[in-house]
Amino acid sequence: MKDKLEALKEEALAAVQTASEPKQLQDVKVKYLGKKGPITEVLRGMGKLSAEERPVIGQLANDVREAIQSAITEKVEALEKKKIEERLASEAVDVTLPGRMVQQGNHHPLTAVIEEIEDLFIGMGFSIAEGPEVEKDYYNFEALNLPKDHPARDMQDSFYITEDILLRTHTSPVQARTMEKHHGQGPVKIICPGKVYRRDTDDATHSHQFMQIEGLYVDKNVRLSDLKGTLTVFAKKMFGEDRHIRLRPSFFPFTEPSVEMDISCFRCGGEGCSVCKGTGWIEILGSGMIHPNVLRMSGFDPEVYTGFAFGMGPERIAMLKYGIDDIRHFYTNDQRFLEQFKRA
Ligand code: 2NL
Repeated sequence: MKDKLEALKEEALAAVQTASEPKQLQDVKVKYLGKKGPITEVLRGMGKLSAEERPVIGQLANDVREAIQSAITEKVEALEKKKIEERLASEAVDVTLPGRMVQQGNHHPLTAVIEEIEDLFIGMGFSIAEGPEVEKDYYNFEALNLPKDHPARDMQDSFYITEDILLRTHTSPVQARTMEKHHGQGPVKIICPGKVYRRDTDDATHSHQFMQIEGLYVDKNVRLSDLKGTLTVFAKKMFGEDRHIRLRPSFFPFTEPSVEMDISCFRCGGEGCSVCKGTGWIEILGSGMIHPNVLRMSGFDPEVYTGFAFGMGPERIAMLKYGIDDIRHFYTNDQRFLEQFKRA
């Protein structure tokens, strides 16, 4: 009897040892410890044993049962632990791996310069106004004091769509339309950025399509000194606080008097170099006091209201600022060109 129990124990422990699934352990438990199992059978047959044998065999049977039970419990725990470890290993993430590089885009240099100019004027109380690129001859020329026989109205110089509709040649028509909407009541203080079109042959400094930013301030008592002060602040913020400015008399059909504004060269400081072509000065914009005819046609009484206006080419400003030698770089979008203008 004793040998039989020892043999059962060895057999059961070996079965526990080789089991690799919880199901197999369950089978071992049923087979050796179940109601119909050999140990239960031994315990049931105890009655037939002698009084000396009974406690010895009883004790042994219990010990064997406990040994098998604890071997099963241990093995179940070991299998569960192994399963968790395998899962942890297979789902492991290497947090030390370098990440994938994300390509960062930039503002187009022309967009960056336009937004910089817009922000400077917004800071001085101007609003942004926009209008159509396909424009009436009336707003593009007539309302700006450019009479029918003016050379700027030559069919050769503009993209006409019909006799009286064309692609705007400047953003001034936006200003004329905005003034008209104010029905003779000031102030009007706007800047107008936008695309304009001229019938030109493209080269390093000309394009048939380019950007313009015009600005205008109409109110009672606006003087040439207001123009000078406003545009000086702009020039210094844009090109450096130590710039000097110079106004030269000029002519535009829509302003009287008209002036062009130069800044002292930011490269040589006025000595003369290749950027300023030896003059020490760089032209950055055209401006003037709004012609009384223009005010009148847009609904303002020139006896009550005055105003100044200005216009500049952001491509030219960006070319000066960044030393770009060909206007066509702005439109061809060569990655090697664009990549040089990283976000600040
Ligand atoms: C330049 C010069 C200029 C204006 C634009 C303007 C508009 C209205 C009335 C009066 Cl509605 N003037 N615009 C005035 C002076 C100069 O542009 O060199 N542009 C690139």
